Amino acid sequence: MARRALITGITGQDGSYLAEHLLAQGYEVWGLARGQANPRVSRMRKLLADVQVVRGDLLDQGSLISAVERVQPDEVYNLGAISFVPMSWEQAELTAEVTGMGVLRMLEAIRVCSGVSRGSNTRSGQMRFYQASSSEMFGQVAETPQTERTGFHPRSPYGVAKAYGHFLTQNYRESYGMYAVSGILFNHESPRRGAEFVTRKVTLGVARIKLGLASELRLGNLEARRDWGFAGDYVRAMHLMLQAAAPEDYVIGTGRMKSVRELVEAAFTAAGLDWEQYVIRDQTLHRPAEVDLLCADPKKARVQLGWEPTVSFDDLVAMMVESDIRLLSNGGDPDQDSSWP
Ligand code: NAP
Ligand code: F7E
Repeated sequence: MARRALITGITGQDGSYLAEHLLAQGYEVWGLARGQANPRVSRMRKLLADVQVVRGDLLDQGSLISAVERVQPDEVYNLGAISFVPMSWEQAELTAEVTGMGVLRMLEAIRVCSGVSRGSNTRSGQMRFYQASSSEMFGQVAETPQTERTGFHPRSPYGVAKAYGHFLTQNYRESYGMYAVSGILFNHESPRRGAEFVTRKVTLGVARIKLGLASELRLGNLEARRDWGFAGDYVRAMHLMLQAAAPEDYVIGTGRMKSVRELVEAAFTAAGLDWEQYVIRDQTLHRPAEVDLLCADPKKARVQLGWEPTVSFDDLVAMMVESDIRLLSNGGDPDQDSSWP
């Protein structure tokens, strides 16, 4: 019988790549989708016709228990979150509820449906749980590069909420013997990345300028440095983590750092443009507290899981620029479009 996976965050960037990967591995894939008329669900259905949808919301404990009861998954991937860091200052409480407390609700749904009582510490065995932890937990970094043992100093309500979910996942593993792991993933991007994140904002901006649809691009802090990889590579790591003999947490990244300025240069160069003629520095886009640099040491994942990234920074940027030029040339609207490359 096919193994069954339940993915929260199915309408997001990672949900789509993970679903494709699991379907290719022969899984029966279920996606948790919220809202009564969510346009992102129809976009997802067009791209991923073989994914089955179950309704639920990370804010609603009962809906998660019903979803787990109905699907009876072998593996649960909790990717659902408010994931845009600036929004976490604007809606800090909602971020805590979805990105933080949502992890508790999902773990509780699995615990209850697996029949693990609070008094027992026997291995609950059946359902395996993946939590989408984030390099944002490192925040103001204690050391570089960051490993599984580096301490946390989150710099946003988002980072704080992720740290809660991370520790809670460890705690359920230790308290109930659950197979529950966290992937501490560094920034990963793709042509399906949300338009609010800096890589996609830049590649869409380049495409608009190239096609004569815009004449400038406003950006915030150009000096921040990130470890950017390709989302398609990172979802392979999520799956590998749940196949390991023992549940452990892993750092996933490329080990290479680039600044936003270098990202901008690479994207404009890929389209044959000089960035300095178009980019405007906008102080209002700076964050109340910035994460200056993030750089992964993915050695544990390489050695224990055999995981390696396959797409370089330059190839990733070129892929996104080409995709956005193609999308806009065909009249697509990335803000509300149903087309997904
Ligand atoms: P994304 O594109 O922003 O997708 C977020 C998903 O969360 C969407 O499917 C959204 O569904 C869902 N969601 C939001 N509120 C929800 C709720 N109340 N109940 C259920 N689902 C809800 O994020 P992503 O880039 O794919 O990232 C996936 C996960 O990895 C997130 O947890 C993110 O924080 C984490 N992460 C991402 C990165 C990265 O670089 N991409 C790095 C580290 C960790 P709707 O369509 O209904 O809004
Ligand atoms: O910002 C700077 C900004 O919004 C990257 C999420 O997936 O990865 C992501 O979080 C950097 C920051 O991603 C603009 O100040 C400059 O230093 O693309 P971003 P993020 O905040 O790193 C982590 C790992 C996650 O877990 C998150 O869910 O770019 N920057 N100018 C800008 N950023 C944006 N968005 N827009 C600008 O105009």
